[in-house]
Amino acid sequence: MNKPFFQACIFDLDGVLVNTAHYHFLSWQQITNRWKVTFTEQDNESLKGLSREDSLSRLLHITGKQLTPAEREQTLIEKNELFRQYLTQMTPDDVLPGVTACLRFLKENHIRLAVASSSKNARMVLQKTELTPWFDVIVDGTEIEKAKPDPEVFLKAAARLNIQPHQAIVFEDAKAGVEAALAGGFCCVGVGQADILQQAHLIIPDFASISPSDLWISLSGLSADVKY
Ligand code: B16
Ligand code: MG
Repeated sequence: MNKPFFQACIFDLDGVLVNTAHYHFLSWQQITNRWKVTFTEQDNESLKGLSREDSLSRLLHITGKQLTPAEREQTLIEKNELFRQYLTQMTPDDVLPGVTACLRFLKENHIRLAVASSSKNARMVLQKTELTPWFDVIVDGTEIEKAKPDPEVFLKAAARLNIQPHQAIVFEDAKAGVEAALAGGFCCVGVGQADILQQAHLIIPDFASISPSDLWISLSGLSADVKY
């Protein structure tokens, strides 16, 4: 195997490695149902990758709902309680199809692995799904001041891996996450819908749609195309 231009892969968590993005949506939807306003999975796309606080601001903007500061605080607590109820039921079966094979392939090819998530619950998700041992570095929402689309979480992961951004590839499912990766000077693979992730350097629907060796070939070809 040729030596690739990248030394590390940095993975977003929710929606890339595990399907928690759907649990975030279901938790917010229980709240909007109580408000008697409509909030669809399509609306939820613009919340993905944002911090809990920024997600609520976005949700209020979308739905036109108004809350007092105290109601806002209470809503954030409630949303997290709802989300954590979903997390208690998580098992290794919640790892998205094709993910483990991809991580194994990258490790076997001496690529270092990191998680960079906006979620303050990221370590619990990694533990419940038994993904923790795969990663050399984990940066979560408790360790950053500025959430995506700010690049802080990815830059912190690169610093802990002791590499420069151009030596890593970021995998992201959210528009805000792709923007964060690009702002940080990373090469970015979008995982999901092409119309939402069009700014990424490469887009794959999910890890089940591409074999690890084909993904490796696509990743290795990226360096020439990438404009930092
Ligand atoms: P929490 P990621 C993000 O995780 C989610 O995409 C986003 O929907 C959520 O609001 C955010 O984490 C905060 O999560 O409420 O658990 O702190 O995609 O960056 O792994
Ligand atoms: Mg995500």
